Amino acid sequence: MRLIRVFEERLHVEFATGEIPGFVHLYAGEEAIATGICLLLDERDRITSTHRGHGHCLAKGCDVHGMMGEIYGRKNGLCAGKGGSMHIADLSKGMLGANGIVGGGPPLACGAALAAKKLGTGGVAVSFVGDGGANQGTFLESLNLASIWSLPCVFVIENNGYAEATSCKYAGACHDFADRADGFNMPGVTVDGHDFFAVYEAATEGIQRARRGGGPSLIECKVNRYYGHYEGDTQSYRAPNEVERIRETSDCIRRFVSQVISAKLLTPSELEKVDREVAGLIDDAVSVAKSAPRPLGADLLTDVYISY
Ligand SMILES: Cc1ncc(C[n+]2csc(CCOP(=O)(O)OP(=O)(O)O)c2C)c(N)n1
Ligand SMILES: [Mg+2]
Repeated sequence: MRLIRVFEERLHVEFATGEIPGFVHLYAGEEAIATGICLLLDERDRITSTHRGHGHCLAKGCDVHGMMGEIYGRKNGLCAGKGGSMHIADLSKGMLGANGIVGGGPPLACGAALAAKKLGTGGVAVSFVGDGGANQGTFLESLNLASIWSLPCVFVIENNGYAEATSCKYAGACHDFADRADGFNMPGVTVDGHDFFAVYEAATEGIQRARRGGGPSLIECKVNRYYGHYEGDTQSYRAPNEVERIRETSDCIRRFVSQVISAKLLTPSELEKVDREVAGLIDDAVSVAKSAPRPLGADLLTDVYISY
């Protein structure tokens, strides 16, 4: 969670310098979801992500330097600098891709889950989708397909209250998105997406069910994003002090720290060590990315087709 937070906070600063090309959508505030879920996954498992994908990539084990390089559009990036923030993918880590198409991930997750089922790998596919994405036909079709084929899939709705500037209270014809699971004959649960342990417990149940052949499930995580929809968003649709209040009362890292300290699971010095390591790693990733070469014109014609 700290790694994702610092990665995103640093990008917020660096993007403002104009050195990062394209669009960047930051995941800060939502870290407990990617972390609480991906901690339960291994090399058999696949995830699909969204346009707000950095947290999912990091939690599934993508290389920090490779991600930073990709976001800077440099050759050391995970996709050789040709994808950028919204197209980061690393098949070697089971990370099937961020996605510029809202609702683009769930059908891919069905495919990955079908492959796991047919090959008997024991793998599961987790599809992260936003509240806006959960209103897309692709999402609902995927729930249906996953259910009739009893696919090892977990659909995770990251309900951060907005799709761009549109409130989910306006755009979603339901109070809890998890209620939609009923219509597809699968379990659905709503959890506090700021609470690492609540996410972890819900995900444990869904992932175990999928692994033992029990079919798909749906987890809705209610959460907040700390920055705009994209870097540069003026956020005029948000209430004054909305984000400050959320940071004060619901921050997932602060909550995690107080939970693990009071339960004596970790010590303050162990947590400080994590913070120091993360700070050094991000500093290094940024400086390596800034000095890495950009792809050349000739690179445009490579990686277009792959051979099997
Ligand atoms: C099919 C499609 N429609 C519209 C867009 C434009 N768009 C990009 S992000 C976004 C909002 C997505 O909201 P949500 O799914 O809640 O994710 P969040 O940004 O809140 O994480 C929209 C409408 C798009 N990229 N793809
Ligand atoms: Mg949203």
